[in-house]
Amino acid sequence: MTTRGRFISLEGAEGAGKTTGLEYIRRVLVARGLPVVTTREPGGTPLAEEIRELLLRRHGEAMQPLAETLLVFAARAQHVAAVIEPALRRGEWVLCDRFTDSTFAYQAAGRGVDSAAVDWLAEHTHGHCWPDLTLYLDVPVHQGLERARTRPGGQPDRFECEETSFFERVRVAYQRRAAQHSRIVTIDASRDAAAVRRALEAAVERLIA
Ligand code: T5A
Repeated sequence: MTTRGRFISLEGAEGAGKTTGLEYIRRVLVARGLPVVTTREPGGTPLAEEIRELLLRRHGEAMQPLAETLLVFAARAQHVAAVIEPALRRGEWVLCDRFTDSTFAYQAAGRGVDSAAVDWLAEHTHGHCWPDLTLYLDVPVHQGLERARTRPGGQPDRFECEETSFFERVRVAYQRRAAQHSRIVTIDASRDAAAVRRALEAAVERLIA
């Protein structure tokens, strides 16, 4: 019987360095000869990527917080069933840029959606399929937004247009979740890229061991 794979997510606010960090971790796993699937949320399948586009695009009308939450979970239901669960069953390592911790941070804390509703949706969307390890990249809001702004290419998306107070609520929510869940390891992402890479690699080496 194939041993179930491992599931790692990267979390943090805008410009924290998740996408950069994911590539460092992928290289560590590949160098160990481990089979790796990299993916992201919202997205990760053609249908879920279409939902991502809906979520990130600025519309002529304000998106209701509950509508936003349901779209996030619609994408996640597709992604978990079509990509994450099959890869884990094949014994592969899944590296995912954001997962349900983002929904607690952005929709519950950021938008004010009832966290009990997010809990219920998480339970019915992916049950016990939670990451084995979540690397939370913690960075002061202004520093993350500055990095996101100076990232090559593109206009700010619908989330990046939010006020600083929104991202402060997101950050506090992440910090609280990290204090409550032992699977979440906080990385000080305000440091330079080399220091963050070493911290990420050390956390992943511990999981491999
Ligand atoms: N969302 C998502 C929800 O509201 N609910 C949900 O449930 C989910 C899953 C899209 C949006 O969706 C929302 C939240 C998001 O707003 P996204 O595209 O993953 O999600 O989000 P972003 O956070 O916007 O992605 P970014 O690309 O801005 O941030 P990253 O990936 O954290 O940062 P990264 O690696 O691209 O780095 C940004 C820049 O900083 C540099 C990089 O080179 C790059 O130029 N950088 C550093 N510079 C200095 N020092 C370091 N340590 C650095 N690390 C990276």
